Amino acid sequence: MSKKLEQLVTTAQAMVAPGRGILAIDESMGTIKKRFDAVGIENTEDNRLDYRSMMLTADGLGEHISGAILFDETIRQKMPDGTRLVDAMNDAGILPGIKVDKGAKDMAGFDGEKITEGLDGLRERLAEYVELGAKFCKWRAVITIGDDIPSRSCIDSNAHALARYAALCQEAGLVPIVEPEVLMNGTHDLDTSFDVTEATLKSLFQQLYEQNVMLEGTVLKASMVISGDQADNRASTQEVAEATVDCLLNSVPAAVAGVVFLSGGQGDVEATEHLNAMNQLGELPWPLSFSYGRALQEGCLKEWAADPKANRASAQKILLHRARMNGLAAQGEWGSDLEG
Ligand code: 5MM
Repeated sequence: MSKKLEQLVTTAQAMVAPGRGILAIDESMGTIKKRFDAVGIENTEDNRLDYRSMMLTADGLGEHISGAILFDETIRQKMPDGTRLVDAMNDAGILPGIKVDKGAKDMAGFDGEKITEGLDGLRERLAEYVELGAKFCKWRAVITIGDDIPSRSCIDSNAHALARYAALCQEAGLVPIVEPEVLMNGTHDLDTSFDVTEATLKSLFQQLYEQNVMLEGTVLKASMVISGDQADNRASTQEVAEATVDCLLNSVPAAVAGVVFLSGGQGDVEATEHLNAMNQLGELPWPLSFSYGRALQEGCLKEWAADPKANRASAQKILLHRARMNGLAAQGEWGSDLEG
């Protein structure tokens, strides 16, 4: 194996090391505005820096957080004392990652479906991110469940784009996180979520194979197999855990370095509980960990927003707690009594 491929494998394994997971703080401008609006914070560059640097400099975060996914603005930012955020992350043992997709856009000819854009000029952008210190990347595809959707075209087009992105990342020496998110919004049941997730993952791994992507140097960011958020009789924790693991075993090759989950709108403790239940099911071919956005940030954001200066330390404490809870869940060692 070449030095470059070896390095990819080493990085991918570090991202999913036992008891560690990934902090997703790569909200695009529209998404961070929504999050800030909800807690009464103005969406300015200074506030985004203050909030995100507060999280990344929480003392001891690296114990349970192996890496953080940044937005383009964040990877270039410096803190008021002149330290680059990326340098602070390296000092804390947190790998810098970067979101490189340009967002999910309406898919022409397919009402209600999305296709993720961002391949044009990607090789050049990746070269710059390497210079800026990135070690891994993320690209998110969005698959919506509804009447007569998703279509085969939507699933396959997104899988194709994910695979082309992943090949370019590995060429640049960056580990690709491939994230085909099956949205949990809707009234669908667990079986529908299972079928759509299975079809999406099978298409993704077929495309990754066709584009010569090395799976040992790839991390899958998956959505859990879960009832729609508006469904009647939503499936239990155990049912979600079993269905998700069955679905992954059916569709994800053992060579993949690891699987990390997105939270997708689940409550913070709910996301921890699901991950823990999966890791209690026994030996699996890959580590199962977390790459939550909302489920890691929710409490921390609320606390910080109430008084960004005075609550900095208490907000960090909330984030550290959630990171630790999820680190335990990634090993099947979490219990509700630890929530406090
Ligand atoms: C943090 O949010 C990420 C960026 O979203 P947008 O491009 O829509 O602004 C998102 O991709 C996130 O990494 C994943 O969805 C996981 O976050 P959740 O909140 O679902 O755990």
